[in-house]
Amino acid sequence: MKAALIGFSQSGKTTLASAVTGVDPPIGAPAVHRCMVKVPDERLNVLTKMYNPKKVTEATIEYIDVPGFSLSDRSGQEGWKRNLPDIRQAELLVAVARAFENSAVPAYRDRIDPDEDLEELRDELLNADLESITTRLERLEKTLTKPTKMQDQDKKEMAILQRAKTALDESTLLSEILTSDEDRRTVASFGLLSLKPLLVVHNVSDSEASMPDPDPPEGAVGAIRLCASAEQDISQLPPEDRPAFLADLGVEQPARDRLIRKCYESLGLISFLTVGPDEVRAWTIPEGSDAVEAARQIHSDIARGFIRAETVAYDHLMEAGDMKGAKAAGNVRQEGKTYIVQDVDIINFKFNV
Ligand SMILES: Nc1nc2c(ncn2[C@@H]2O[C@H](COP(=O)(O)OP(=O)(O)OP(=O)(O)O)[C@@H](O)[C@H]2O)c(=O)[nH]1
Ligand SMILES: [Mg+2]
Repeated sequence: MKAALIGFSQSGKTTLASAVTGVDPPIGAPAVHRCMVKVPDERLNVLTKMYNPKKVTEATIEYIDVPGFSLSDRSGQEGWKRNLPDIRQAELLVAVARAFENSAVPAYRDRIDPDEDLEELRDELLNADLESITTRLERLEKTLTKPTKMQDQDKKEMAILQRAKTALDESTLLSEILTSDEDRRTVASFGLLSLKPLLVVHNVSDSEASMPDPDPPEGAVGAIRLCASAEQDISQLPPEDRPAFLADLGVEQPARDRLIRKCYESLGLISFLTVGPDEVRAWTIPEGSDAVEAARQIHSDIARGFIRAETVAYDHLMEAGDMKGAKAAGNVRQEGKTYIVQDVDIINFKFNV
């Protein structure tokens, strides 16, 4: 999964990326910077002890740290446009808004007002989409003057895009109006920004880190409060020292765990597990996926030749102590193609190609 960290200049995006990955921020002029983080999953540690596999593979999230921009000058506007292709690749947008006081770091538009910043950012997402759609509409209008094989398809697309343009003109996010499968398929290749789920981060001073998460602004799927610089300092400590400093900050879980969980929730993702002497592994799928879709995540051959999914809930395996015991207790189920995979499932796919 890819998530883009976006926001105005100096809101703490790079600091947050460093806090989440534990890697020092890059030195030098701000540039798009990608970092991978393993999704923490205690179940994998336990299963590794049980199976002693050659390899353990965690689920991962790729954070695309995008340099901030200022809309108050030309070069800032150009910088934002230049980085749009990177942002379009992400499945989730994480908007980092400055809510911390720090006299050494100039604030965007001389204000510390995350709500205003987020509103301005939202308008900019809508503007970028309006530009993409207008360009595409102009091209379609030209092609539709001559009869082509694609004409029916083009007319359908035009109707969807006109509906999208009207919504954008009225400041409505595309996620609210392009809801059908056909709508989404038609615009899938455009990387429209206001169609992506938006998660909001209020980057606050350390003294405010323990306050409850803010309400998400309209159209956002979630909001989280954290102090990126304190969390970055803590992430660089030896693991055994971290809990005490987190407690001082007044938070139970590090930003890494909280942000990753929110990213999963925002996209409606879950993970199922596979186990064996070769590999213990977590796989990420959308919630509500059936067994064949889960199998496809591993390999298209497994989906094609699907016979059944031997499934055991993680807790049942723990109760029994091993797979043999879980089978004896009748807790290893044979599930078919339409079984909806659950977050707790450990699956062994039987297939034939
Ligand atoms: N006091 C305080 N300072 C912070 C916090 N987060 C970031 N900073 C400081 O703000 C400055 C900018 O942080 P960055 O993480 O580089 O911000 P950015 O959003 O990546 O900046 P650009 O990429 O240039 O837009 C740095 O000096 C940070 O140390 C915070 O939570 N509290
Ligand atoms: Mg940065």
